Amino acid sequence: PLGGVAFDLDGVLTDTARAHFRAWKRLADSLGIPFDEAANEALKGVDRMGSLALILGDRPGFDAERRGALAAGKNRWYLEEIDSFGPSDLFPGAREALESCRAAGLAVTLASASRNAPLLLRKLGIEAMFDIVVDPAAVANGKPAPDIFLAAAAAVGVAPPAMLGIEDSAAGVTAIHAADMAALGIGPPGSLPDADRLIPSIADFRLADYAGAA
Ligand code: G16
Ligand code: MG
Repeated sequence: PLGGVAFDLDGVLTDTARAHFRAWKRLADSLGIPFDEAANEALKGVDRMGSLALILGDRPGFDAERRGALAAGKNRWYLEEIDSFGPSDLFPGAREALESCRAAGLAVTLASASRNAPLLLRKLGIEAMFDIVVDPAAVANGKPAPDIFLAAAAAVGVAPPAMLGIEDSAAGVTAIHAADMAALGIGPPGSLPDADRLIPSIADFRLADYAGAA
């Protein structure tokens, strides 16, 4: 039976995927590097420095110091993007999905790669709904490695096969499966082909659809 759920944040509970894209686009434009929504797909769920590395590719002239400055600049733009976020920026159905899991007695965890996740949870007014929020800085390897999902399961004492991971990114679905969890994908039809099941948005989440759910 299901014992817990590991939610991704960006793109699952709120539309920060858009805010991240706009901040990365601003950075890429400032460097004259082509970047569009298709290229952005590969960045979803990937941590800040990993995303920057994907944008820069093998272009020369970007040492660690310059990369640090670029990543800090991107984060300032990102913080501007989410400055006005509040509870109304939760996706429709996000709060209900969290509430249904809590009401069923499941462990509710957050497995977001974002170092801004605690700030965002406060702005969205949902920080009290999680049993634990994994600190992405405390895990060795980012998505697509399983570390953050394994850390979520360990923190609540639930065996990974009894966990359901919910993700909007390909890197995240790979991470969930590498952790030996079932993966629920959020995205349009045809996206995330590796997910065990795909729904268009968190508003379509029905806990009863998942094997052994309470
Ligand atoms: C999110 C986004 C990624 C972003 C990463 C790091 O992960 O999907 O695009 O690069 O966080 O964010 P930050 O720069 O705020 O630390 P997730 O796992 O919530 O989808
Ligand atoms: Mg995401």
